[in-house]
Amino acid sequence: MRTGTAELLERFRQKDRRALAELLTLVELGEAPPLPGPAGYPPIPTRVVGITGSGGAGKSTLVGELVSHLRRQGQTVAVLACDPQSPVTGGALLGDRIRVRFEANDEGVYFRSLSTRGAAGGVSQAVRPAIEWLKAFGFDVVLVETVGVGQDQIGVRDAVETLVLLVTPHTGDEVQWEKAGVLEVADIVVVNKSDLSGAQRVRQQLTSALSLGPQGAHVPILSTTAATGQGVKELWEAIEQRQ
Ligand SMILES: Nc1nc2c(ncn2[C@@H]2O[C@H](COP(=O)(O)OP(=O)(O)O)[C@@H](O)[C@H]2O)c(=O)[nH]1
Ligand SMILES: [Mg+2]
Repeated sequence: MRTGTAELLERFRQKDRRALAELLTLVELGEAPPLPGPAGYPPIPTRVVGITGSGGAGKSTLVGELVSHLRRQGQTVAVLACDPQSPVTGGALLGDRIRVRFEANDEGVYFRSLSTRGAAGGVSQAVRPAIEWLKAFGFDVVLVETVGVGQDQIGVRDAVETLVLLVTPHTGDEVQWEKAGVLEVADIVVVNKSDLSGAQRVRQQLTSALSLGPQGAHVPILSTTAATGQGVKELWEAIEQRQ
């Protein structure tokens, strides 16, 4: 154990967020100490949910709405942003054009971008241990935003309990889901931007594409308008029902 590690772990045990941040940085560098055993930790069953989809699908916006929904329920939430386009800075989750703001002093929410800098294997290596540390810290829910489950992010599928795939009415998306094979690994599919035209058409395409997949018609297809929060409550209910 390097000098200071015992003290760092003790601070982590005392729920010091700076200790959590330091440990997650060590995870990124591939230098984190082994996770302490469950002794001393209350057995909090953490829900771990992945939100995936192409850039601009509305993942960050939806994550922000889910956080608001969960906070209203009194649940504590950690967000792990594995999307380099959605860095978290100073209590804000930066989307492509949007900026989801959170109460900077709300102790019930924790945001963290996972960067691949320096780590062998990139996000796919770091995401699982990062989630384990967030679980050990005691969050009720961990939301993982990721740009995809292919290539660099292959580890995400196994690291989360429920994977939500976000698609939009924009043309061209259909091709992407098939190419990436994401439809096959999604537990719940969400048509976001339901306020835009073409949402119904995408739902139909999804229904037929999913009926051919391994989970058949068992994959729920929901609709959201993340920009207004519409459908977010129903999405969380569907996630809870699965788990
Ligand atoms: N019309 C519409 N725009 C949305 C909706 N949700 C997100 N957006 C917009 O889509 C853009 C990309 O959103 P963002 O959350 O950054 O997507 P991400 O790249 O998947 O994280 C932003 O300009 C959002 O305001 C929605 O439900 N309807
Ligand atoms: Mg984003």
